[in-house]
Amino acid sequence: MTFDLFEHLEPPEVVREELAPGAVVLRHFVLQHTKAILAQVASVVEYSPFRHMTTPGGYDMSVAMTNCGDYGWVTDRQGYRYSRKDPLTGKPWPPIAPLLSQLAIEAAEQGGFSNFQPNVCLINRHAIGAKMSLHQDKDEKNVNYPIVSMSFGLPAVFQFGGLFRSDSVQKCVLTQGDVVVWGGVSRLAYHGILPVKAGYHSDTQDCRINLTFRQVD
Ligand code: MD3
Ligand code: FE
Repeated sequence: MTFDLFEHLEPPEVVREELAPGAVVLRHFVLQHTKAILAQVASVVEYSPFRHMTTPGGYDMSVAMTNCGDYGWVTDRQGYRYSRKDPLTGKPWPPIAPLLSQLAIEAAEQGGFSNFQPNVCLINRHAIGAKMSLHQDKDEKNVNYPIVSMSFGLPAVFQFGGLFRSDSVQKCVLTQGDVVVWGGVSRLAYHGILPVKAGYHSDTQDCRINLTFRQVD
């Protein structure tokens, strides 16, 4: 008899929520793959560890980051950019595991984007209290490609506004297994994460893990 009450059940039904034009939440989309995905994250982190990058303004980010793929998103005093090499190791980033790219491509298709070939996966680790201020993702040359995000571990309140920082924001809780596809006019929307509340999750302990898949070329 197992004490894991869920593992033997059918995969949970995917619940689709339209957040805004071009932005769709696919609840539970990767839930059944959680352990496999977190194992891939652990193997990336062995090669390219999590680190707190410095913003161009000189602040250390509260979110720790690493990447896999052909490029990785980095920031330091020189600015934000995509880099072929991990500045910490001096080596290329590890590859994106096929399971991860397959799931990101399937999610993008569900969101109405059939042309997505992600070549970057930015991995964020939010410890308790870590946050991400309102920002736009605009370091990618071609914003016609969507961004696909996957959340695991502790829940977080995600804020999602419009094309101007001053636009009002909607709040939305992202929990383990949730995927969001951000495309169309939502691709350049301001967004952020409120400080992660103290808690414990059996798969990630004391943190939230977020993967964002991007196409940069
Ligand atoms: C909306 N990450 O890495 S995921 C980021 O939870 C980032 O770690 C947050 O914002 C996190 O840049 C939010 C949801 C998300 C990701 C990318 C977006 C929302 C987005 C791009 C455009 C619009
Ligand atoms: Fe972002």
